[in-house]
Amino acid sequence: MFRKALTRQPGDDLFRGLTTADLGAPDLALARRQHDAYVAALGDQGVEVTVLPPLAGHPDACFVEDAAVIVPELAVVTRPGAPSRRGETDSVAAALPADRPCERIEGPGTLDGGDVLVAGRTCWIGLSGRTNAEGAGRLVGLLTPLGYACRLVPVGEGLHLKSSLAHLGGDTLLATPALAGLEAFAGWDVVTAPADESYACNVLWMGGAVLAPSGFPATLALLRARGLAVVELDTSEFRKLDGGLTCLSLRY
Ligand code: CIR
Repeated sequence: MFRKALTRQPGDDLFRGLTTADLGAPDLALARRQHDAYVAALGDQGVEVTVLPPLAGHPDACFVEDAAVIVPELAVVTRPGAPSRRGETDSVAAALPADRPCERIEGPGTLDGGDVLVAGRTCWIGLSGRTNAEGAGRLVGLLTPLGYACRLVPVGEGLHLKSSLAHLGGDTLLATPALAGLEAFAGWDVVTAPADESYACNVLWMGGAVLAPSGFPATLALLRARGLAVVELDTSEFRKLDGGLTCLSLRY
């Protein structure tokens, strides 16, 4: 379980962030309150949270998850698929834990942290509009020698793999119906969310409790039926930018 997390406050230019959602512009004051509540919820779970200040000129920089991948043995600074986000990585690299080696994804590879889910010694890497085969291959090359079994997953819908997939501890995953039956998840116990609640698949398992977006009662009921204590958080303003709970932190 992770004990520390890195986050970044939303900046004044949040409304300029990339989006495919048709949900209107984010309300900055509300986004800041939601971000504060997120940081507080992590703290309530015993996580030590570092909160970085906004990064001027980078409206998506609060989605700090995309700038790095961290496993106990290694940190990897990504090369985000969206060119407008590549300027975020140096600042995140400077804040990464210094107790492990650090590698980088190099061009022409691209990889967003939102496309990487690590559960135990298994790592799924989504091939998406943001993560290409070269970027995924570089991460496979870094993680395989460390003992991780890496599996590539085509991301058919949603921005990132983790828009549709989460780890719930042990051998349990939460996934959309589109992902649930894929060979990449064979042997795993996949809780399948209803198709109209796909956004709720982006949850953050805390080793007992799970942080989940509010407004998705069927999925939250599935989580509670698994004995998980659900902490609901409103992420409405980040959803307007295709973001969710995991996007807002890097955990280690
Ligand atoms: C983007 O399009 O890059 C941001 N507006 C949202 C990034 C969300 N990040 C994530 O799911 N890990």
